[in-house]
Amino acid sequence: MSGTHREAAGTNASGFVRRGVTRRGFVAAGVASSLLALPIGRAWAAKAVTLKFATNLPLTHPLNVRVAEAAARIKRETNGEVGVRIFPDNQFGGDSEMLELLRLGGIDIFTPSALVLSALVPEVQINALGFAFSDYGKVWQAMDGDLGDFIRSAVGKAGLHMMETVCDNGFRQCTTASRPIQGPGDFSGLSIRVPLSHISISLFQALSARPRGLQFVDLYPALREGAFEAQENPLSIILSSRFYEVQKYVSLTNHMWDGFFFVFNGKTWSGLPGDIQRIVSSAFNDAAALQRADVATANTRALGDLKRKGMIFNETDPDPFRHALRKAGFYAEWKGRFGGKIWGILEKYTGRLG
Ligand code: X2X
Repeated sequence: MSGTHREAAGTNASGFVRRGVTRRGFVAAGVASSLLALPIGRAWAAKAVTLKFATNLPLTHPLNVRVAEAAARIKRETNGEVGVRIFPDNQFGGDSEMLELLRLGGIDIFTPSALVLSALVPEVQINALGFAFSDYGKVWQAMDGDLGDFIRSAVGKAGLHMMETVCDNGFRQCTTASRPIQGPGDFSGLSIRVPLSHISISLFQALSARPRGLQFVDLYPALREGAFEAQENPLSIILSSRFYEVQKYVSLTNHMWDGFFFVFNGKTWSGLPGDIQRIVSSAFNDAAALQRADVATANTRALGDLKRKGMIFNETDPDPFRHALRKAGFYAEWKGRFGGKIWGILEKYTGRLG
């Protein structure tokens, strides 16, 4: 994706940036907004601030729809002082580029999954442990409780600021071009794309597959060219990314719950006056809560849509997969990596894993 030159960006009525931004335009915008987004003392009162929000999700994804509503609410409640400009669909390159821009202040807000954010903050991938969560009830108890607190604290120590309410991506499902996944043995030798996260690689290696990390922005062409037999994502992402054009089977493995976090550049956040911080966090936290219901509906609807697009579905039983992971030492390895204290917090919600 890097090096891609595209026509200059424009902004439509709802504040979305249409596809395309020249790298020259991007650099200029990056410099301008990083100055704008860092209000200093009186300069803050002198001019409106525009926060740059970037995401790897398509324009129509529920997360972007709810963020557009939050942007309008923030503009209204700050009397026009704070705007949020939305850059959907990997406008600034892939997740790695957006993560680096967030760290440096080239963008002010990014919504990485823990799988992406783990490149900067490895501890956050604890919510993505394979076959850990069995249902949404346990997920939200954990993420709105002390597991979410642990994750947010780790993000803060990395110099970033994370909103309290996390968004949903969904339970991840496996798709393949070649065969359904009925049990752990079906993963043997399977070349599968995973996000650039250690825990994803580790999970599928423990199941004897051949996982490789690839940025989401590059996934569709990689599947089309047969670089991978398989990938794994929630159903709404499989639908919106048109993976039904390049994959045949959907195996409902529910092998990992995945979310999206609203993460701010630390200096941007600390540069906002307290009353503005309260308005911004309230709007984004409410957007995240609304987005959860939207994504649950979207994932349910996507199942029917994908069947109508010709994909072949099968259900699976998680127990044989958990047993295979225990036997391979996967849970013991990650308990050692995360440490007993946070592992104990996780098992409060998942039940005993290792
Ligand atoms: O990269 C992926 O597979 C995605 C879109 O689910 C994430 O952002 C982790």
